[in-house]
Amino acid sequence: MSFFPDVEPIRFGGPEASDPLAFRFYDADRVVLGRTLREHTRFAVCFWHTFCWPGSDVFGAGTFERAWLAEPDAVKGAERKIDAAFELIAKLGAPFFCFHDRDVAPECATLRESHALLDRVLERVEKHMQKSGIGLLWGTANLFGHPRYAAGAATNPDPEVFAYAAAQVKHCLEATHRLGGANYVLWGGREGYDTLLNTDLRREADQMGRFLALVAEHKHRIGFGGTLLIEPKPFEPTKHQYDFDAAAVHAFLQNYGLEREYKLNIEVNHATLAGHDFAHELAYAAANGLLGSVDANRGDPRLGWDTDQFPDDPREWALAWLEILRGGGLHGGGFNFDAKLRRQSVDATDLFHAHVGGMDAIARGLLAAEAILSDGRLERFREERYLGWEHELGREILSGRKSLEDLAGHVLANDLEPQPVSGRQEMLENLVSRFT
Ligand code: XLS
Ligand code: NI
Ligand code: NI
Repeated sequence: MSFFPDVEPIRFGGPEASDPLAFRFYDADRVVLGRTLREHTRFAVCFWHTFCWPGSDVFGAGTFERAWLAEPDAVKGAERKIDAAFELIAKLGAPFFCFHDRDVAPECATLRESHALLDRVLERVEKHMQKSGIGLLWGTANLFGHPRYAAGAATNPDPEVFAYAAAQVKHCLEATHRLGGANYVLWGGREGYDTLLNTDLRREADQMGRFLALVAEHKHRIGFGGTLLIEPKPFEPTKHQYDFDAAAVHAFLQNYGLEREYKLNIEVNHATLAGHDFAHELAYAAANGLLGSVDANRGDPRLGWDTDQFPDDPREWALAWLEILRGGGLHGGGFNFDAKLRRQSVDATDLFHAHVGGMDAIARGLLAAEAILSDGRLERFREERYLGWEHELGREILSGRKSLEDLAGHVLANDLEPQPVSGRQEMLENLVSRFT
């Protein structure tokens, strides 16, 4: 049975293609900077928004009628959803998917039953993976949906909740390992607080540090070779989340000696919500060896919540790619569409329009970034701007051979007054505009 009978496998048609369901920029086999676009992008489709979410919001019911959501029997329903997912992913030509444990199998009355159901439906996932060659970019446990997690999972005031979350992550990490997942993600949606009146911040940080250490320990115990990723987000659902942004997570990891165990999954709109450009979060992660993977969904600059829209701005992506490429790439990460349709986009075909546009925007950004790098003027400008640091004074300062006294002497002896140099921001913006 086909869930998308009207959609043919998506093909590359080139920039002039008139078919709205043809790729215009994502030419998977095209080689750029020594790798195919497929290898650079490692696109992933997510289960939760694409196959589980019915189009509901806080004001209204679901607007989507999905054949795979209509089945009342839990196991049959899970199987249909999985079949629909692999049909869409294969037709898109995306190489990966991502899932939460509770996306593919609903939660049962006991954890034991939930584990058993998950294992059972994952057998179907495994069969699809073998048949199609589609891989798992990352798995994750849903530690935020159930009421038991309202006050947090690892940061809950009740250690029994910590234990429950640990049991859930153990199982999901093992399932991810069994499916050959490239990464495992922890997003701390409830790891934060709504009011300091009832919150002991120091204690909660120690709990979370312990939790993350346990997960890393288990990863090594079972021989999972993938990367553990933390996904920063400043708020929503809680008022303040501990994994606020890349810098906050970096400091946290260092505090608990975990900086070599985890990397980051940077989400475009989480950067926006934290008051940063997406490129800033990538640059920070790359500068600190934490670049892991990307959730490609954007927000709306005027809406202060996680609107989870599909990417559409090639310039934003060109700037993002500059940071990713300068940082040496994602090393086993990829680009996951943790993105939702708008509620009025009720047709299943809209799922294809959304992903095709998103893949194209990201591919177009990559091509632009490659053109900017091979043009060389931007990179040269940046290098020349710091040239002083390559000469004697700069080197001696950085290597620690100059004291404050030496530097004072250096300036006073010759009455030196440094001359301002233009940062040429407008010229550089114009240069980028030639390529985007
Ligand atoms: C929510 C997060 C979530 C994670 C996975 O804002 O983006 O979807 O990616 O739990
Ligand atoms: Ni996300
Ligand atoms: Ni998000």
